[in-house]
Amino acid sequence: MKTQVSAQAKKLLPLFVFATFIAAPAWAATQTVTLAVPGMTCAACPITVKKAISKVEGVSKTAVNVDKREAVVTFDDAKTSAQKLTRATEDAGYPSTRKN
Ligand SMILES: [Cu+2]
Repeated sequence: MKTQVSAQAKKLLPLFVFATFIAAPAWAATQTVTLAVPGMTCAACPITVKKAISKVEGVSKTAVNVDKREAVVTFDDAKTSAQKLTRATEDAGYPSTRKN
């Protein structure tokens, strides 16, 4: 009986994770901000910037555009803030400012 339950739970887990992911914006206060990162000048810069931002706890998505010199970051505002994101890029050598 026990093994049956756990097998069923295993089956349901991906569905649960998926449902949580879909439902997340409703309760987790997910925010998306655009950061201006003027210091990005070559193709390698966005890799560094993306890595620095992705390391911040609560960040779920990072898209860096070197041509626009900006980073669009999606994060859980219960875990981090735009200020922490700009600090993270600055610590990596790329000072940034919030655009929106
Ligand atoms: Cu570069």
